Amino acid sequence: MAKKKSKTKAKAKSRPASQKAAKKSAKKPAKKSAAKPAAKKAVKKSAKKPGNGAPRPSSKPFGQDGKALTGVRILDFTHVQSGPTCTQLLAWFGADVIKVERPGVGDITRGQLMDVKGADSLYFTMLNHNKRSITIDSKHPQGRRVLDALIKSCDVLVENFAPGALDRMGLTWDYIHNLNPRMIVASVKGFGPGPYEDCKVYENVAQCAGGSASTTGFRDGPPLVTGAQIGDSGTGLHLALGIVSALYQRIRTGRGQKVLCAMQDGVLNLARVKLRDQQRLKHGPLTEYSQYGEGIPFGDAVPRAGNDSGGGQPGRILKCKGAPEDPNAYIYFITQAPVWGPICDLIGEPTWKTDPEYATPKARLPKLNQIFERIEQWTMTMTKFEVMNACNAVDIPVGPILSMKEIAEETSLRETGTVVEVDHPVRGKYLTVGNPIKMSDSITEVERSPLLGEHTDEILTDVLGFKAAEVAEIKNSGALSAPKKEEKAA
Ligand code: CAO
Repeated sequence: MAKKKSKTKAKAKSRPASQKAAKKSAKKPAKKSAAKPAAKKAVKKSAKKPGNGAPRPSSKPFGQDGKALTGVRILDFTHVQSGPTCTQLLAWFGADVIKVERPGVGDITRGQLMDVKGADSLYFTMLNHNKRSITIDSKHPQGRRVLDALIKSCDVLVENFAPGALDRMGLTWDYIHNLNPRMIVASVKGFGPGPYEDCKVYENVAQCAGGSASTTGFRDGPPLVTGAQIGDSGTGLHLALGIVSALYQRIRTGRGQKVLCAMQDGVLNLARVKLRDQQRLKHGPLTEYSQYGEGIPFGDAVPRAGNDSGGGQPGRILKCKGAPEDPNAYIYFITQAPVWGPICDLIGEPTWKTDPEYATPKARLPKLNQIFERIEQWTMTMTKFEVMNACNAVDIPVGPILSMKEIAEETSLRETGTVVEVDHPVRGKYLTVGNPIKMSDSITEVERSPLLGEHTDEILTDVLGFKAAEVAEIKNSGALSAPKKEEKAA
């Protein structure tokens, strides 16, 4: 598949677009009116324009004037999940993402959890859409030659190697910044600076170190990790925000910067409400936690709260018709104070609306187990979808427990592009999660992930401008291909 043809036409060995702009403006003769202080002029100029000095609105229809990150080129040195999540998002926003992979091997996930013989795994394909792949041995001198050219022609380098690995390749911040002062260098690491900064980290390590596991699960059971990949994909999301912010700042400063997201920090950010509760503990028990109503004392750290809601409104997962034989015939039910009246009517306990034993949230706290048992008697008479319909009709928020099978088959998610069917030349059709961020003027088209090294030639020639003889020299050096078997053995 010829991908990103228009982008690859960009003149090779060119300076990053931004550097060119800086040079251009440096050449401009000073205007006569230079006597006026620049800041004053800028204020006056932007004050005239609506939109804080933004350019004149495009006259093209929405969705037809490029994408949010059109023109941004990413040197994607990421692997496994956290980094690829980030660069996939950037690609969906229109950036030209060039994924550098180790010759012969590639991103390790290509071969992990394989389901179709000989095809890149779903683990890989679902995290690397809309990217181009080039294979480079970054430790080979000719490989470094190609990498240096890429550094000069990209805007952002994204990596999630083990701590120190980029430096060991010789790609220190100083080195990169000397080659391209506008380069943003964005990294995922397991931990930030401190005692654990040199540790390698995977998803569940981060969930544990970021405070999620100690606060997930039931009080009388062990800590639990969640199915949502808050350590990997969560940190990738954080990093993407850091990168676009750095790109925005670069418009003003003209220089790149380092962007670091530690997985521990990313998880903690998502577990923020539990650090809130840790501090509330000093002032008394956490009354919205079930254990308060059950008369169980609190310790000195936030306990696991089962399925209690984190927002101060009592909530539980309740059985619906079909449970427990159907493992997902459940619904999340919240006894929100403002809808207590409709809840009482629905479950057939209208007197609870005025009975002082039940009428106020405070009175209900010690009886939550009994109250939820009563609500469950009602939810068990219906399917989770019937409960959802009945509750939403009177504005009671509830959450049916959807299986991945149900989500995969949900037509509305297909219609919004949140679940997308993609065709792949080796594995055939598969489902993926599309861009969860919808923008009206930057529409995402999900393209299949690249085969290993699929775009090596077009990147060398079209992006980097190497001549045929240079390409041959680089290729013959072995810097872009897997070592031959006998070399490996030697
Ligand atoms: N050419 C030559 N060498 C390459 C290369 C290339 N194109 N790409 C990678 N390598 C080398 C690295 O330079 C490194 O070599 P050194 O150890 O000699 O410096 C080596 O491959 C291994 O890289 P790594 O240490 O990053 O990989 P790993 O499998 O040992 O560890 C991981 C994986 C994820 C634990 C580690 O990268 C890490 O902690 N990353 C940061 C946190 C993170 O993102 N974790 C989440 C991953 S998703 O679950």
